[in-house]
Amino acid sequence: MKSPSQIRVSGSRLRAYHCDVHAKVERRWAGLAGLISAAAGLALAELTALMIAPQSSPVLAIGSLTIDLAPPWVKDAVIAVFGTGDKVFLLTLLLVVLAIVSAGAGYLELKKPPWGAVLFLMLSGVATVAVTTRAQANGLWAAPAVVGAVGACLVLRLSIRRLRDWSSASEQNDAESGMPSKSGAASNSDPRANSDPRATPTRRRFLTLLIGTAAAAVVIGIGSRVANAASLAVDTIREAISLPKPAKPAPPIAAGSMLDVEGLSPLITPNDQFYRIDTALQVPAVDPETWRLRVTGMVENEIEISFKELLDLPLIETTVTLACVSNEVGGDLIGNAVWLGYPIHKLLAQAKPLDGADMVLSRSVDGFTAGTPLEILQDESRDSILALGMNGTTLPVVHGFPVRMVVPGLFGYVSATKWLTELQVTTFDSASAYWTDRGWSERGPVKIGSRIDVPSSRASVKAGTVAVAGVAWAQHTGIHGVEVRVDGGAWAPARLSTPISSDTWVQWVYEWDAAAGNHELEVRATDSTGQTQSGTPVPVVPDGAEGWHSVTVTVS
Ligand SMILES: Nc1nc2c(c(=O)[nH]1)N[C@H]1C(S)=C(S)[C@@H](COP(=O)(O)O)O[C@H]1N2
Ligand SMILES: [Mo]
Repeated sequence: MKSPSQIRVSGSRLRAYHCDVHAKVERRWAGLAGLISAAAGLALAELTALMIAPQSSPVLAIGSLTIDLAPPWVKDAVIAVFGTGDKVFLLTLLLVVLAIVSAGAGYLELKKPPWGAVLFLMLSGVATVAVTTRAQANGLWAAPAVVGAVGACLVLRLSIRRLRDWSSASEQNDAESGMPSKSGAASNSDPRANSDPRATPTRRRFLTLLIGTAAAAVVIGIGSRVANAASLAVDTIREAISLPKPAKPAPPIAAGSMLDVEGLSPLITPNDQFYRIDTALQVPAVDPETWRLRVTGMVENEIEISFKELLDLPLIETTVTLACVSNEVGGDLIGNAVWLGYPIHKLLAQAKPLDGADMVLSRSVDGFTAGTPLEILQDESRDSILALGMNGTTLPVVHGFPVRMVVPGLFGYVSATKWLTELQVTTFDSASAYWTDRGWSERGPVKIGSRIDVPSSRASVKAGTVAVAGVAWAQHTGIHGVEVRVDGGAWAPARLSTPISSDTWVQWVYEWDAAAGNHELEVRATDSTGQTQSGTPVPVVPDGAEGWHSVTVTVS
C-alpha cells in the first residue's frame, strides 16, 4: 500500500511530466506564431514596396547586401558548387535563416516578452540598412522594412498573448479536474479538447488568428512579389532603351529665357520634380515588346502600331507645359518638359476619321480614359504628340511608359493619357471619359494662370529691393504680360523671360522696393488675346480654378 504522501509525490511527478509535454507543445506553437508573424511582415513589406519602388523590397535588398559583403572566396565557393543556381541558393539560405530566427522570436516572445518583438525590430533594422544603402535609394525606401516590422510585431504580440490565454485556460481545466491529462496546448491533436469547455474558445481565437494571417500573408505576399518583379523588369527594359534623335529637335532655349532668381521654378521641370497625378494605385508595368497602340472606332482604316515601329517614325521634340485641372490657385500641379514623340495628327490622317466623329477617347492599359476634341488632335499647327521621351530620357514609368499623350492647351484629364493603348475615334454624344463621368467638365482647355514662387507665403524678407518672381501660363495662346500689386495698390508690370513658345509657361520677376511691415503681394497675367486673369475665386471643380495668387510677407 502506498501512503498518501507517496501518492502525492507520484502525482506531482506526473504533473511535472505533463507540464513538460505542455511546455514543449506550447513552444512549438510559439515558433509557428513567430513564423507566421514574419510572413505577415514580409507580405506587408512587399505591398509597401509596390507603392514606393520595387527595389525597396527588403528580402532582395538583404540578398544584394549579402552578395556585396561576402568575401570573394565565399562567392567563388558558392558559384563553384551551385553554378548559376547561386542566387537561388542565397535566397533559400536567407529564407531558412529568417525562418529559424522568426521561430526563435516566437519562442522569445513567449518566454521573455517583448524580446521576440525586439528581435523583429532588429531584423528590420538590418533590412533598412540594406535597402537604404542601395544605389539610387532614398529615405522613403525604408518604409517597406518599417511597415513590415510593425506588422510582424503586432501579429507576434497578439498571437503569443492568445497562445498564453489558451494554455492558461487549459491548465486551469487540468487543475480543476484534478487529473493530469494530455490536454492543454497539446490538445489540438487530442479530440477530447473539443469537449474541453474552457480551452476551446481560447484555442479557437489563437488558431483563427494564425490561419487568417497566414492565408492573407500568402495571397498578399505572392501577389505583391509578382507585381514587384514585373515592375522591376520594366524598369530594366526602360533603362536599356536608347531613344532616336528627333527629326525636328526642340528649338534651343534662347539666352534670356531663364531668369536667375533663387527659389524661382526652373523653366524646364526636371523629371523627378514633375508633378504626378493618376488613378493608378500601382503604376502599370507595360512591356514595350508586347505594347500596341490601336486606332479604332469611326475610322476608315484601323491602325495597330508597335513600340518599335513608333521609334522608327520621324519624331519631333516639343516643349509643352502640362497642367492638372485640380491645380489650386498657387498650386504646384503644373510642370514644363521637353517631350519627344510622334505627331498625333499624322497617325489620324492615316486612320482617316469618318464624318461626324468629333472626339478621340484615349484609353490607358489600366482602364483610364480621356476624351479629346478630334479637331484639336487633327490640328497640324498644334504639337499634340504620342510622347515616348521626356527631358532627354525615355518616358519615366510613372509618367506613362512606354507611351503617353501630350496635347498643348488642354488639362491632363482630357488629353494626357499615360500608358496609352488605344485611340477610339468617336463622338462626345456617344462616349464619355473617366473624369467626365465623375462630374468634371467634358471640355478642359487650360485656363490662364500665374503663380508667385518667391518670396514664399509668410516669408520674412529684408527691407530694400526684393525680387518677386514666379511663372505664368496660357498654353497655346501665350502670355502677353504679368503684373504685380502690393497691398491692393496699382498694378505694376513684371519683366518676363523670353517665351519658348505659346505652349510653355514664362518666368517673370518684379523688383519690389519693400518697406518694413506686413504686406500682401498679388499677381495676374494677361494672354496674347488681351484677356486678363479674373480676380474672382472659382473652385477647381468642374473645369479649373480661377483667381489671383497672393502671398503675405513680413519685411523688416
Ligand atoms: N492612365 C492615366 N493617365 C492619366 C491620368 C490617369 O489617372 N491615368 N491622369 C491624367 C491627369 S488628371 C493628369 S493632370 C496628367 C498628369 O500627368 P503626369 O502625372 O505625368 O504629370 O495625366 C493624365 N493621364
Ligand atoms: Mo489632372
